[in-house]
Amino acid sequence: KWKKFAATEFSNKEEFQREVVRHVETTLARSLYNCDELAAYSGAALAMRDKLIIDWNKTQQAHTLADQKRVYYLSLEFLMGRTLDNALLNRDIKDYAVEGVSELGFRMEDLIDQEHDAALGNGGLGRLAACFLDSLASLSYPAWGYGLRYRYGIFKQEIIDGYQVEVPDYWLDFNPWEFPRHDITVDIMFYGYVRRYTEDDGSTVNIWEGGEVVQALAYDVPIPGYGTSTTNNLRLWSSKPSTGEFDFQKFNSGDYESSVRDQQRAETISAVLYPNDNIDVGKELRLKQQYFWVAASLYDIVRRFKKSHRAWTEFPHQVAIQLNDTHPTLAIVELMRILVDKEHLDWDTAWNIVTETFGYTNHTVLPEALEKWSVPLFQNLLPRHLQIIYDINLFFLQSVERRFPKDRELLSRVSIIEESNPQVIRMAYLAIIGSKKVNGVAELHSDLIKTTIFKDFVKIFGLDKFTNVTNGVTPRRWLHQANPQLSALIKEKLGSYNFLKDLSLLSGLEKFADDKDFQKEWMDIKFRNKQRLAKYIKDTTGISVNPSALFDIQVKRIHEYKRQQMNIFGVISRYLSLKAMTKEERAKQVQRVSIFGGKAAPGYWMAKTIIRLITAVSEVVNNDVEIGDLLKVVFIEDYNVSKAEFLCPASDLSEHISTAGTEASGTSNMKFVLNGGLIIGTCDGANIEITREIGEERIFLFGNLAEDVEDLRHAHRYGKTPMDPALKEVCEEIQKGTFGEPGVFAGLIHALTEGGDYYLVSDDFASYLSTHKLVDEAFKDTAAWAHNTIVAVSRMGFFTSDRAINEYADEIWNIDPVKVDN
Ligand code: 26W
Repeated sequence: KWKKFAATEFSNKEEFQREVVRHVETTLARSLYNCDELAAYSGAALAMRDKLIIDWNKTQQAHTLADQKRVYYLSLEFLMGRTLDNALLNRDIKDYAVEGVSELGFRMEDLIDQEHDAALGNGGLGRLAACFLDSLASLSYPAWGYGLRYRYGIFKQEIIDGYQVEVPDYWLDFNPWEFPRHDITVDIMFYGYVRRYTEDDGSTVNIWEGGEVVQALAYDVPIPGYGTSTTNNLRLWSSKPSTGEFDFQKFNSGDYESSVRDQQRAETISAVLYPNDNIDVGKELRLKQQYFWVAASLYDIVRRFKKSHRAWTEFPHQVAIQLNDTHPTLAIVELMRILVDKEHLDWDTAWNIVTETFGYTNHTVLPEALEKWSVPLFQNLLPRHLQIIYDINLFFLQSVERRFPKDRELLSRVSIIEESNPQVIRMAYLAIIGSKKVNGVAELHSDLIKTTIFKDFVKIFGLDKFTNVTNGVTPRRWLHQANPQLSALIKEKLGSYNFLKDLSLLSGLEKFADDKDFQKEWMDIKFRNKQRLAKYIKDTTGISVNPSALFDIQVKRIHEYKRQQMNIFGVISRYLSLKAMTKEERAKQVQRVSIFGGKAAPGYWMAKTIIRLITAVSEVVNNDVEIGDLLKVVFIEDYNVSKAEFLCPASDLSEHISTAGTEASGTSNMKFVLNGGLIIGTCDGANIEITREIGEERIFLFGNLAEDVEDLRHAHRYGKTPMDPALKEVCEEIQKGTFGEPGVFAGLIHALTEGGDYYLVSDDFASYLSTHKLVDEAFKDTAAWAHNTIVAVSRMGFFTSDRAINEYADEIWNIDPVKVDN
């Protein structure tokens, strides 16, 4: 009965069209005769949004009624990208929409292109959170994401004179996908002091008071699942001055400036995403962001739990909280504060609740990325939380001492407090101690954390606490949306789109791997995707590339451990070989386009130098008439989610070449293979599992193994490693000035020589180059290449984020789906 009154159930193009027109004319107050693409996009987005809201309300109602355990995914980053196309596809109404807007005189692709990416993340960790939200909704799990509503997402990258320049990403001009909840606010305190007093019954009470208060305001973003009505919630907090705090006294007495300053200070907390990936800078504002977000989220979670009037000990049966890396680790401390200081539970009861509630995912072993907070800084901002951390540490160390008496070394190694000057809090240790389960994100990575950085904790807690959940990607966005032609071809062969819900069904493709007609259709789609990329490159950079050439792509954050420098050195080496060849020899070579993309953290000088070398090499190589189409080098500006969507379908080869043992998992490796590309890569992260699934004859592996890295580094330190001769030639060419003023690149060369080549570029260079030769040979055999990419895709079922989420649900969260009626 209620359904009759519910707006927007589109069942045909006319209804969609009518809603678009209605929104353009009324919500946007524009005439249809004055409707540009942006207005048409807005109308379409608002029409889609109306539909999502209905499902979203239904979902929240169903979840409340079911009263089952929910999971809360706490992440400082959600790299969502665009929403409209994804929502249309997940709700299976894209066809109506395309027809509907076409009759209004628009092409849907152009409208979709009007949308600004929601880029509230840096790289892998943020995009993983977005894929997980899609899977949680698609599998009907009762789940919420919690994050920060940054006014500025990751900066936009411009390349000016070959250098990266950062431009602020103000993305909130028109964002139809969020809803401010003016009634949902939480006051959050910072600074202040702890007042301790004794109750009549002799117990001590700690009260944190006297600090400055900032208000958290909730913004909700609907997350539509695929092929289900379930529409989950992503709640993002925005900071503003607390109503009590905005100083009307000052304001009225004419001290307007300082009252506005207070307001701005409050708003600063959620103003900007920290643009660092895999490096900890320890800034106070970052700690403020973390506490602000964690405290608001926990307040919200606890409030929801309290509505059910259950005993506190039931909390872990109703609530699972997953910590996406250590950034939300303060949640452990904040929940202790709520239970002990506010709800007056005794310490042990509270601690049992806490350690049954949390799970911690580690995403990196790089020492410079492990979060540590200076004790003095922390004490000033969160005095009560520091006391609680000291108590957690004390009880923990006492229990370790009981089990391992007289091992003072062990105690100092596992202490949450590192005895440096100043002392620092090791957030990863706190996260481990306060969680029920700790997981890494690929098999090798999960093994490494158990044997290296967290070894002592395995000894203390036992192996069962440590587990692996290999990452995955959502096939909705990364196959169906990014590569609609390939998705349609697969559907034609398999008979339905069921593979988008159960990716293991891709195995049904394998029997077509040698079918010549199928191979042709398969490779034609790849060619069209490459043509589209070639056009984009031409339009944005002016560089002409031949779509028949081998497209070799490396797109990811620029970092020394990911070794884009090795890639560009390899390109230089190829260039030098081509130059040395006769015309006849050259004519036999495989044409190549080397494509790079990725942002460098603004303060990461070496990463910026790598970008400069890539652009310098591209200027020389692309303008060398002797070389022509044999080699082109392209740097794609401002790599982001929506660019990844057209890059992944257009690769023949993609590069995942981190120093073994450094890339926790990688997820773009999965996206590229899923779209019919092959990989050149090291034995690192998820490359290893991809190899196991697709077969080692379908992946170009090279380089040293993780277990040998330490010895190799040691050898470098003691000067026992002569530089690889091909690499030496490359360095000499750079130093000769072939790619411009060599002084610019001195840092890169220094890192290989006096710097000790920490990332082992020289050690892996020969096998990298010879493996590229194998790629060239393989690419010449088109039928075999087609066969291998089809087989690879058919075996990629494991790498769906649905599988990953089901593993978390079963082994860590202990939650079940909730059915939401249509
Ligand atoms: C404190 C600064 C900081 C910021 C971000 C430290 C660490 C991070 C992230 C954990 C870095 C990150 O994104 N890690 C990536 O996580 C992906 C998802 O699990 C993995 O696929 C990547 O291999 C890993 O580098």
